Amino acid sequence: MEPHLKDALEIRDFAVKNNGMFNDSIPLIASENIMSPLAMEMLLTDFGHRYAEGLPHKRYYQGNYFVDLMEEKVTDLGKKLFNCPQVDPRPVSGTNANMAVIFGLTKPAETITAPDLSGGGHISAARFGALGFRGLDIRNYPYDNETMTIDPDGAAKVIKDAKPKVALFGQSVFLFPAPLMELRDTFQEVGCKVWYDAAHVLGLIAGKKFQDPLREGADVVTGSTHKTLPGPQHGIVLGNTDDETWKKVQRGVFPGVLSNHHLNTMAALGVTLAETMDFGQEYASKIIENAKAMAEELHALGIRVLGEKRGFTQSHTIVADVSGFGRGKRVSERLESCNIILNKNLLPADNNKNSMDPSGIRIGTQEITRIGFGKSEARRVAQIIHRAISTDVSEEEIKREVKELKSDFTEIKYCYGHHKAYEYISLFK
Ligand code: DSN
Repeated sequence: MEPHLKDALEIRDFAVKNNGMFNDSIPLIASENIMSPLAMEMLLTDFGHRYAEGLPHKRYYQGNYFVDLMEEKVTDLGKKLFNCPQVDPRPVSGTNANMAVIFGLTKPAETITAPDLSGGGHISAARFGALGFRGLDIRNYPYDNETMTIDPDGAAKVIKDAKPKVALFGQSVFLFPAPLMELRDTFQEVGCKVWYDAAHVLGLIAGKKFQDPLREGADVVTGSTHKTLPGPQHGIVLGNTDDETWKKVQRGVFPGVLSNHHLNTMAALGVTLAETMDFGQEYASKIIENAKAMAEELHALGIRVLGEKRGFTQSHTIVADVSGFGRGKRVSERLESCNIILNKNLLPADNNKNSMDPSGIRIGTQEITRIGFGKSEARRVAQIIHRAISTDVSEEEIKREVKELKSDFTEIKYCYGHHKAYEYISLFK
């Protein structure tokens, strides 16, 4: 046997076991999803071995004939699905898309306004993240803990005072739409560009079940493509802006923050966009229905779900204060040991303190919906969570309940063809 085959097979074994672990678990991380069989197939193609710097028909490499056709098709599908004139499907991740916009639309030391981390902002919008890396002067919007969204009057004041080059919206804890409409006059008065990070809600926007930022004043929208949009780990930029601004964004993508983009994940994204045109509206409705049902049940069981005044959520996400059950770290670890996978999360009241043991947890319903869970299963998940964190029932018992609940939901839904969810596909002989 070759000396290092054992090491290689050990890595494969980790992957096989990881598939098995998720097969036996309830996956509730709000930023994850699973791909369709046709999209997954794209990851295994020769596209994954090639270079294609630049834009279709303006490449620095030969051999891009089919890459160009594919990239044009993916771009057109994006324009159609999101009803917008500009799409760049090259960013390799959501943060990479964000960096491209920052690179294209700002210069170091300029001012940007953005959501605060404890108000659900993403790390790329933090001082220690991509905005800070560009050396921007970041001013945060105030957050309203009752309505669980950015306070529109407070944000208007911040924008008028700061006169930013760019105003950024969009969060990683994104329960309710951002107040773009309310701030339209302010954007115009200040003359800033409006950028919306839709990573979490891209599939809900595509399915027409959330606000439509490009119709509400956003110039550019960025997103990762693997959360409520159930595609590959990849990124995208959408635009509804003037040609000059769009050119700057595209130069931000390449040569700004990318040399080569990843062609196999781009092909997988194209398949996902097509599937979203055919199944996305129904899928988005079900994701939100399930989130509301689970939130209501958690609340009824005595877990403090935030956003109560507004019906807990209008997206895939639920956040709950679990400080009465041992705080976020203990609760998320206990649930993990019971095969319920979610993450601890800062809540607004944490004031950015103690991110390793915040008072909250975050739950997303997009992946359980993808495998066919409906409202009654979502409520059942809430009951299992409650029992796991409020009693000392054994992990083995909860794991059995989880397995039983999942046993009727084995297929990936809202896509072309049929495939068993979490099945390991082997090529190695
Ligand atoms: N960090 C991811 C999330 O969980 O929201 C987004 O990149």
